Amino acid sequence: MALPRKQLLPVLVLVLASYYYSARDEFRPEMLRGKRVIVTGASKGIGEEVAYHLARMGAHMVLTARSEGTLRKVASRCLELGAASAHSVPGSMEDTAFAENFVDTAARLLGGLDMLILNHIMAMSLELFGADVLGMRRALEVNFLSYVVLSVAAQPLLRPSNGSVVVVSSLAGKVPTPLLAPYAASKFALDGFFSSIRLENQMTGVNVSITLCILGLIDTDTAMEAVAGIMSAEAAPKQECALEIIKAGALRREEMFYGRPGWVQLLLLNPGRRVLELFSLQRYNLDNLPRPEARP
Ligand code: NAP
Ligand code: 4JX
Repeated sequence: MALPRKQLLPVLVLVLASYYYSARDEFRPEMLRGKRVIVTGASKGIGEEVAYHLARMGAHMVLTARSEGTLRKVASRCLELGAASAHSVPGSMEDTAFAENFVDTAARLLGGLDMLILNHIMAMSLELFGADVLGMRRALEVNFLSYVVLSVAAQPLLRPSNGSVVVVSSLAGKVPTPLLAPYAASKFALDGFFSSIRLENQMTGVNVSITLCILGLIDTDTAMEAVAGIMSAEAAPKQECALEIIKAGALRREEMFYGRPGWVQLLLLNPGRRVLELFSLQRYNLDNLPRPEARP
């Protein structure tokens, strides 16, 4: 018997959800042993916790953020925890030249690259958007453009290792969010760019995975200070969040959600977008495309 139209959507959601949860590979911490990993925004918060998990798993790592002293302390803690190696390279992602050179420096220290974890953001406060166009530009440069620069610079290293790019984003990069317009714009931009590049990789046989991490509110000091007295939402723990980010990257997932409440994940499945992506892929012919510009 044919299904009434009204029931088609919930059925489609259930089918996609069961596909999403079934037949999943299992994560093993050994997957990261000896892997060469870059973590940005590693001096505090989620990035710091990502670094400690990677250290316990025995990865080689290069950490970056602006605060030189704090970053050095995080790197030495990583060595105590069992990192195969841990270097800190301080600098600001507002500076495009730093972002480009940083990847080369890191690759020299690591002898290659398996995973690029893009996590840094500029400090943001919750406020109504007035006319701060400069602030918007800075948010886009630090939270979005530097991610593009870093991932472009890492391509020649990630392609030979069949490596992974892990992009730390937010629920505010999937769902419009008041009081965070510049932040939300930069996080939506990450989805637009990296999800398009993932499709290009599929079309051209490039085996570099891209994982977009969609996080709800997480209990980092920065976040708790920013929301205090303005917004109430349950915050999820940063340590578990960091582990889920690494797992999703190692398992080469396209997207992951971590946050409270957990069922938000179901609402983010967005089957319409997936179906439209599949349809649109049938319509391209790559034979007549000009070759992409190489990096100077
Ligand atoms: P955080 O604690 O504020 O840490 C941000 C990191 O970025 C720090 O290491 C900071 O170090 C670095 N950073 C700031 N400005 C920089 C710049 N100009 N250049 C280079 N590095 C810079 O942030 P978090 O809460 O852990 O957030 C980490 C990621 O999770 C972000 O991508 C964020 O969007 C995402 N996320 C967080 C939450 C949450 O509730 N916490 C929710 C959803 C998504 P320095 O100051 O030393 O440079
Ligand atoms: C308030 C709120 C509520 C986010 C994801 C999010 C970021 C923003 C705003 C965090 C780090 C910060 C300061 C919910 N979500 C969020 N925020 N879900 O990404 N917030 C704060 C907190 C930039 O720097 C549900």
